[in-house]
Amino acid sequence: MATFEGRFTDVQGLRIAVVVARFNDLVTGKLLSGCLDCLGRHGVNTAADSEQLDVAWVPGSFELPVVAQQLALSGRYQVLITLGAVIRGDTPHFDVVVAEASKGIASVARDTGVPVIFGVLTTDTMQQALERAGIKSNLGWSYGLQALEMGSLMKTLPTPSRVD
Ligand code: INI
Repeated sequence: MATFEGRFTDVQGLRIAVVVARFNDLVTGKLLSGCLDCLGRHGVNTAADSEQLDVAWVPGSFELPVVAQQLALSGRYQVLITLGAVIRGDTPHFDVVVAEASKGIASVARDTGVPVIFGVLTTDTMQQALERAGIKSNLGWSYGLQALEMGSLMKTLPTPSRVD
């Protein structure tokens, strides 16, 4: 029996891209800070000239999938992180933006084989979003950890021999 598990400090040679939505950047900027703090503390080079980490900004969560897809198809990254904040109270088309972002991000991961962390906060109020982006905890930190775990786990799995 094989047991496959990712580690959190298996960062040698790992290249990560973070795609961040500018919409609600009061929230997404804090998610990004938390995420980079987590990655840096686990050994990822987060310096401005880092070869290991890139950050791409998109207008809103709706645009996360297309940019994640291009980055995944580049072959440069072993794992991607998407960050966004969709707030129901301020968004009549909340359900549309959330559905497209979540379905799109899931498709990118499945279609490319590159894991994509779903770091899109979906809350009823700005207060709830801020609480998850630093006032109480910062989920950006968790998304960083999940990316490290997935990047490591994928290396340990058997290589696909066929693609349907
Ligand atoms: N994008 C978000 O990331 N969060 C939101 O709450 C939001 N609202 O409120 O509409 C939002 N809209 C923009 C959308 O993601 C696209 O950028 C836009 O529709 C252009 O395609």
